[in-house]
Amino acid sequence: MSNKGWSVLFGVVMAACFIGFGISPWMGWWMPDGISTHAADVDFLFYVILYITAFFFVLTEALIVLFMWNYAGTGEVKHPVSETAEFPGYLKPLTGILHDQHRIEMAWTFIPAVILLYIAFAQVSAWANIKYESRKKAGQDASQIGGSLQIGVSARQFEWRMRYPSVERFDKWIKNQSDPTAAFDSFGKMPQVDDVYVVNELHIWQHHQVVVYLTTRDVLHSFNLPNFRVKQDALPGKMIPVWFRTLDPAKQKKTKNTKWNEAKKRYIDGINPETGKEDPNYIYDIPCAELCGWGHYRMIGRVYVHENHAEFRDWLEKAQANYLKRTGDR
Ligand SMILES: [Cu+2]
Repeated sequence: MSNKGWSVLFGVVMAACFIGFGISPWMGWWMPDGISTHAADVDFLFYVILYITAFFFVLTEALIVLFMWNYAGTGEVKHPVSETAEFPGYLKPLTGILHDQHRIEMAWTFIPAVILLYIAFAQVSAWANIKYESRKKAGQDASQIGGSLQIGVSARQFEWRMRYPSVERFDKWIKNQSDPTAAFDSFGKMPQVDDVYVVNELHIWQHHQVVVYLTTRDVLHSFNLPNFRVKQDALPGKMIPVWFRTLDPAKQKKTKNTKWNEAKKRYIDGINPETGKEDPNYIYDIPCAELCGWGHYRMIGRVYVHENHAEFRDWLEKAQANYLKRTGDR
């Protein structure tokens, strides 16, 4: 390959990467639709950072390819040395800046500093809403149930183990709305004798605050809900609260994704609420986002979003019966 050929190859590869990037939203290679109240903030920051980095990526790669083409060795001169301060034609308008090295160094220090400062300040409130416990709200769905739904999630190689309240405890919570935290105040943090354990299925209901108390029984894992724009490492010896809620179904797209399947005798997920049919856009995965061992690739759960707390309770009743069948009556 001639020396100029290399610059063409580099240019083509870069262009192909860029085109691949550009078409990925239509190929299903992009982030899934955000369905939680965190999504707007997170997506805004993601796109701001993406556009800034894309701009500079294209700029620098284009210059590299251009310089490779322009200064490709010809084989005639063994040690090409620039002996003049001549700039090539297309850089003539910039000679003023380029000639004075001090000014160009100021520019490439100052511009990135401004961009980094902007990103640093722009992310403050999104981070606070997702991570500061003071921002953890008690969630209201349309039924005005006071407290958040609390779920204990413990990770281990290689599954997510979800701990739910018993039906009796859940009913007490629903009835005792004047004091919503009383029955459930310590639930998330403290296992109870009547808890119901379910593996890899996180059941919640629409537009109601969920607080997951995340622990791990062995190594580091990372609890990742791509559709909810939530990601939190599980650290050995620590219990970390993670909260989120789906968008208001009245104002936003419907987020419910489960229904009872009579043939399978279980709630199935991945159901488009508009059509009632299976739709991959309504599968809400819970992948582990921290390489945690040989079975990391298969450590994946699903989020089931129910219509309301009544449907959630119906599922819980069935899950509890199943759990007791497997573990024996208490
Ligand atoms: Cu893991």
